[in-house]
Amino acid sequence: MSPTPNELRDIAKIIRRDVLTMILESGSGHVGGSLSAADILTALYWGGMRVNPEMPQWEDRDRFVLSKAHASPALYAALARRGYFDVKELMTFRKHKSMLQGFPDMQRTPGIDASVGSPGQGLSITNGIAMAAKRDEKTFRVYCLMGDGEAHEGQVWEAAMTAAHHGLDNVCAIMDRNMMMGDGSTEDIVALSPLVDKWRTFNWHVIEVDGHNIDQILAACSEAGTVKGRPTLVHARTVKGKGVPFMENKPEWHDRKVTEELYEEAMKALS
Ligand SMILES: Cc1ncc(C[n+]2csc(CCOP(=O)(O)OP(=O)(O)O)c2C)c(N)n1
Repeated sequence: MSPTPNELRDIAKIIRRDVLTMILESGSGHVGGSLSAADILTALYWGGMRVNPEMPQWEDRDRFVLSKAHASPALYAALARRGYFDVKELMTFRKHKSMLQGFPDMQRTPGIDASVGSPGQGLSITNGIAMAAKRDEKTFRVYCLMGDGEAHEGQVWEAAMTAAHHGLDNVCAIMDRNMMMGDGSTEDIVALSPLVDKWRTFNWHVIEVDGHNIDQILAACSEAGTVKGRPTLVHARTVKGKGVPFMENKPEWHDRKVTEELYEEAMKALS
């Protein structure tokens, strides 16, 4: 049975709490971008994607590429809570020999479909998987979560052209549009706006959603599945650090150690 909207909201909150606990325990990690992506990951793993945690290598599963790879804490928490591995593993995040390294590794971790790290590469990987699916006449879809700061990389736009050129309608990319990166506002660093128009001009089908509204994200995934001949970009407006008021829209929380005191304050906000 599909989770109710309230249950989905609770799952996203648990993922946010896990992210903070993992980063407290490891002493480092990307907080802000993980919190901004928690609702998107909840929508994907609890309804948007066709997956089976008991069979992480199932040939017909939808694939997921975390192009904004630094948000690995949120992805690991989602995978653990969805049942890919024991939740206790989360406490080994970033530790020596852990399967949960700072950046996802498909050779180590059940549920990870692509090894990623450097910003800007995920959409190209997504295209490759999607092209192989078409060649093999497979019906699975390929989802890719990107950061907006990542769109400063030229490779993103090469991949955008490639996906449209090959009519990769099995690609659904989601852009976590929190307007923020580690050094400040995306618009101050290199302006991206009007970003939606750019994707449309690149011949993508574009859907705009509130990236913290799980129903809207699920509806966008369904709509993307009906589009023929073109890839889809879900432009998800989000808040970096979402859920913890003192972290929201604060670039300094891109990648920062969480102290015991601030951890307690953050957990109160997420109770
Ligand atoms: C090739 C390369 N370019 C840039 C960086 C530094 N860097 C890491 S993540 C990132 C972008 C973060 O912004 P965004 O993609 O918007 O992530 P989010 O705000 O969602 O966390 C940058 C510039 C890097 N590590 N490697």
